[in-house]
Amino acid sequence: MLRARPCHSFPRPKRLHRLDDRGPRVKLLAVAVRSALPELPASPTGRSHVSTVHYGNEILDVTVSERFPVNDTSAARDTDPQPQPSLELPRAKTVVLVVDDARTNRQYVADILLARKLATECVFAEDGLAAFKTLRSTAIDLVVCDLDMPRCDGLKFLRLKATDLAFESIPVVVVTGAEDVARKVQALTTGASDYIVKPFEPNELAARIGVHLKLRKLQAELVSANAELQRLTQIDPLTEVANRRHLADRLEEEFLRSRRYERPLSLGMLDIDHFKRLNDTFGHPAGDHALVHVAAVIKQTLRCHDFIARYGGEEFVLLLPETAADRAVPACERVRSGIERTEIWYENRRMQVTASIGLASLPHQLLERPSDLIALADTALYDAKHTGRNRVVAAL
Ligand code: GH3
Ligand code: MG
Repeated sequence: MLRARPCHSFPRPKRLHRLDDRGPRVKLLAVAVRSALPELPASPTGRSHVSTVHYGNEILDVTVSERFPVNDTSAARDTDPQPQPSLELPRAKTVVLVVDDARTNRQYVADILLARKLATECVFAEDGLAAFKTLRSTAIDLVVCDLDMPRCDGLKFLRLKATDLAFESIPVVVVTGAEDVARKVQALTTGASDYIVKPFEPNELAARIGVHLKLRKLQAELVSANAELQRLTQIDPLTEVANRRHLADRLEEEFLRSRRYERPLSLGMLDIDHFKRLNDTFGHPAGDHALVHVAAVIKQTLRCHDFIARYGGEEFVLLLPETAADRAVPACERVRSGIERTEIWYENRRMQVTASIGLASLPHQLLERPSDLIALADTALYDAKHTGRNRVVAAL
């Protein structure tokens, strides 16, 4: 794999052999990389190189590395005969960024991690700035970072990393020759997750890194479980549109935004006609089935930034941001006719449903609270029901 990043803004090429195809500035980069490659120091295994290349006025950060197959233990320099800890990988692909100004040190750490299958891939950087750039361009699971490096040291890297919340959960294990306690404390308080002093036991480094990868995995699982819980508290389990609680939050937001920025907002209150009769005729499960279909028709008919919620029973709310009454009426009309045209089948029996929609819109002088918008739409819905059903009525 080749990574070549110019300090200026032309596109970052992914593969060396394709560089020439991408215009004059990239051709310049291709020439620079090619001319620089022979000067790059070869790794002991001949598998990776890291360098910053000056080419005319251009400064290129060039990282060349090969992906090591996980089962290729010949790549490992660590010949320690001690049993190697077996630690679970946090996900199918685990990418560790190794930051050190000494190429042999970088390779040594990479070999330890790859041989123990703690990493599936190691990428390299020779100082803190290059490491920070790599964080921005590559999905990194963990960073192993030297402290003393020219240009941009490990502490500066930790400070740079702390400027972007997106990198907050990426653990940094500092590996350094510096033994004094003050520096350890400084590294840890600047954001390092752990600190290990050279020379270290390969198994100790591996064990510590394994712990941090496991913690990261648990943290990721927790975040995704929380997100799922949050999602479940917001949706209606039958129709999978938003529930009433979610509607309350969203309506409040949209209402305030509409008032503050004087933007239009429409709310449609939709109620299925004679739904009790449908339940009585076909049974409650058939009624549930019809509700799911009606929700699907509404979702398909409205725009993706419109918001649909089940208000209760056979009532749905359609919230149309940035939509005044003159455009909301035809949108609701499309929903109404879509429902009317939909054939719903349940256990080989065909059901037909219609719906009535009451519409209220902002700006409106009398509407001061979100609940006023709902109440006005409800009044319009009442009119729709009492003037024959299967229609859209807009409140004045
Ligand atoms: P209208 O045209 O005036 O709206 O008449 P309607 O029959 O639709 O209204 P009504 O309020 O009389 O009846 C609503 C019915 O909706 C009664 C209730 O059992 C049914 N219902 C409410 N929630 C559900 C549900 O989740 N599933 C099913 N199958 N039925 C439901
Ligand atoms: Mg009804």
